[in-house]
Amino acid sequence: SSQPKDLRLPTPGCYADPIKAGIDADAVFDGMTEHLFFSLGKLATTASLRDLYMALSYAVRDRLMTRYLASQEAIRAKPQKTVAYLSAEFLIGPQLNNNLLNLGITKEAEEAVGRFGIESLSHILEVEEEPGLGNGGLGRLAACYMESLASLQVPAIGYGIRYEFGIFNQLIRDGWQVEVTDKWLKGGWPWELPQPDESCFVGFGGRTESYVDEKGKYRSRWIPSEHAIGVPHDIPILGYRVNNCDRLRLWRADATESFDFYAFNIGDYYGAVEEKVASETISKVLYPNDGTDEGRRLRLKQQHFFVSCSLQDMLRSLEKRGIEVEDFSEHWTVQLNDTHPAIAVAELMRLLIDHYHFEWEKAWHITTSSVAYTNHTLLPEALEKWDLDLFSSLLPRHLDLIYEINKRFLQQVRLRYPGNDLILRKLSIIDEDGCKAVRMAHLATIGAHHVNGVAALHSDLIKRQLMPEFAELWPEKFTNITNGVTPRRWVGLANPELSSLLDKEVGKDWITNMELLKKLEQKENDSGFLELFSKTKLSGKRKLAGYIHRQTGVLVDPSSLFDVQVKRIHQYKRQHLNALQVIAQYLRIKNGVDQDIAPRTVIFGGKAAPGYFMAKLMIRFINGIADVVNADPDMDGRLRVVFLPDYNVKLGEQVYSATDLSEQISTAGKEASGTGNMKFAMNGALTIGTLDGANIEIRDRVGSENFFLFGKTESEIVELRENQYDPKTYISNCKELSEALRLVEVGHFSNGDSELFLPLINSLTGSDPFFVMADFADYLRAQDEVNKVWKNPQKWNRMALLNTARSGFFSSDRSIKEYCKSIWKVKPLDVEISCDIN
Ligand code: B1N
Repeated sequence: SSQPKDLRLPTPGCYADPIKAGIDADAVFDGMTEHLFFSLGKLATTASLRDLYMALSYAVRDRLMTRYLASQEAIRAKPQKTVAYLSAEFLIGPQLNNNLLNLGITKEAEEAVGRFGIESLSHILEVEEEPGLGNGGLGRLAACYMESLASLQVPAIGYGIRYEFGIFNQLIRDGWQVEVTDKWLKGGWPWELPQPDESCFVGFGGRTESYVDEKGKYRSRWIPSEHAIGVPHDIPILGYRVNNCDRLRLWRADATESFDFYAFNIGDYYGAVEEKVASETISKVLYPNDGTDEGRRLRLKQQHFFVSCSLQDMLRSLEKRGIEVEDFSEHWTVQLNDTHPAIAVAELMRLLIDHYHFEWEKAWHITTSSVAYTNHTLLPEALEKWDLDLFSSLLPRHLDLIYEINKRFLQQVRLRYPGNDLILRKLSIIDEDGCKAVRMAHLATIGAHHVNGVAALHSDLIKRQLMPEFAELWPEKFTNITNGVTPRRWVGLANPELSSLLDKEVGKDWITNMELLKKLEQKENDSGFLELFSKTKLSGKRKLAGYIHRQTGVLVDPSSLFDVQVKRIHQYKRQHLNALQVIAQYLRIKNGVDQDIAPRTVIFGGKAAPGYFMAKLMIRFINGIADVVNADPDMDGRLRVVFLPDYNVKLGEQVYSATDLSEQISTAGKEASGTGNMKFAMNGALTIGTLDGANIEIRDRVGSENFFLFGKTESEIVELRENQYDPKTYISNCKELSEALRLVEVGHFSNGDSELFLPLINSLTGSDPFFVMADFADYLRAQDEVNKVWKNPQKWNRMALLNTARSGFFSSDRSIKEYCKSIWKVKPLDVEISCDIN
């Protein structure tokens, strides 16, 4: 017949495994052969590694399509609530290996590529370009959540932006970070499906006007002065060994063509093209600021662009299925990943009132029963505020609606707190202090039915410090959902050797039910098993050592303690605390003080925001230390320092399985949750950390005896700040600290240049905003404890095993189940495919 192969009528009773039905090595090989020829125009005999990567990706994508379509069909046939996860960032990482794992055809693919003369699948996986459509934890969390949603069979769409350029690539030149444009789309990216027939129009600028409708009713409408078109690009997100395949729908901004004819006709060719260029810049580039808000016009444009497209898409899908828009909240639950998509509250109101002609109360009811908001940070510099002039010039109709939302809300507050003007000023969506601005966290909180933080301490601080008045007004609205990470990528793919050991020991189901790892506790005193466990770690370390040598030229010893801090570079994350500790160890070795020091390799990785001078200087500082330490023969076999350039998801997969010691050393109260901390613990790294974010919960679960705790608590930090904290007293009380600082000051790590690191030193010895000096001595004490335990491998391995055994709670499957039950009220949906469709 002329039907596509995958849609042939089923022949009954065929395959034993309904999921990988029919996908054997032959099928993968045939698929690759066809795609090489028909899609890529290549002969197998001359195909490059990249050609083979593309061919395999297309062949695998073909197998996803049946599941992708069947999942959309299932929801059509049996309507139920779908999660719409709105996020400005999705840091999804490489797709091929994850799809092979979730389909269950890794072995088959390995065999198929073997027939093309490729001795290891890993050579093909290395070719994949990773889409860096996120900065760090927030974007990666969105990706883990999409994978868990699909694996838990929950209908979901992730909505975001298809940035043409993701997070910059990082080079290190003379110790400094250099940013290079990330051209991830250049060779064609095989995992997306453009859907131009589902494009949306989005307006910007212009004015609001009143008019009388056909029924004689006064209405408002927005007359934008510009438009852009959003073209959806769908990325299939397959669940683990299920047929459910959810979607990540990313919008690309295209120019409209309607308006440029006039300019073109009068000869203003450049004017006409300019408008096209302006609308296409909307999805051009990801803002590379993790946790600092720049308040730039283009950023607000990006936010409104993807939010408007996404809401229009949700409304249109109801209409297509013949569902009343009135019933929106029974079919969609809209999660705001931080305030970046918070304009959704106003945009949904606008669409419901101006386009669907709902009354205010009805529209507000629909909005507030659909929207929920996750807060990811307390840092004041990250809380989004839009200057009123900028906001009104870009979104005049939304500002009208926000004023009305605010008016009604403040009236509610007045009734609750009569005559209390201070509380009105504090709660208002409009910040009236200084330059007037729209507070997006207030808009999100007022428009949402739930507000959640991302770890227990963080959620508590939202209520106590960030929004105490809101929490008093609506205590039931505020809740906690501790973050999680997907064990498929972060153990299954990142640590294949540990995974097969776990398969043998507790059975294969641990990967979807991490609590099963508790069974490993029985092995805590089994030295034979501990040996096997530590061998998986050693093998990860050998691979990473090879990578480090190839990338940086530094030779590191896989049997040394791998001490790792990988995350965005930030003062609050305190990479400089770690660096100063390294200097103290260096001095001990130099001075012959502690000859008993355990050999260590201290590894750093992470990007700094391009405009964040202190963070960039911290990178330069680490590299300065690395140069001196690694060139000194006295350090041979004792201490190595490495800065791994261009830390990203792919590199993360190499690092987590190769780490002995995980550095989670942020100032207490500053790191909302952290998620790297979870990835390390699952892979059997021990944590040295403060009582911050999810560290607290990790320690509670793995046991305080299996965690190296140090530092001031959140309340002690508050107390220090309130009592005129002076870092100098801590410096003079700690000889090793003052000597380390002195060595930096005299230019020991900057070829005698005593100016280079002065801003860093001045910050630490001056105001020390992140209490590095206050925590240093205790950090050093904890590091000595690490040394002591490392020298007892049996003890170390037992502690490491217990970390893996007890970190099941930090699976994103657990987080997603909590969201489903307490916030979204959504249920799984079974997706069936006929057995010979593959
Ligand atoms: O979100 C992660 C948390 O685990 C981290 O602790 C937290 O720092 C991170 C503005 C952010 N909070 N805020 C951001 C990112 C980009 C941007 O433009 C803020 N990222 C976090 C997941 O919950």
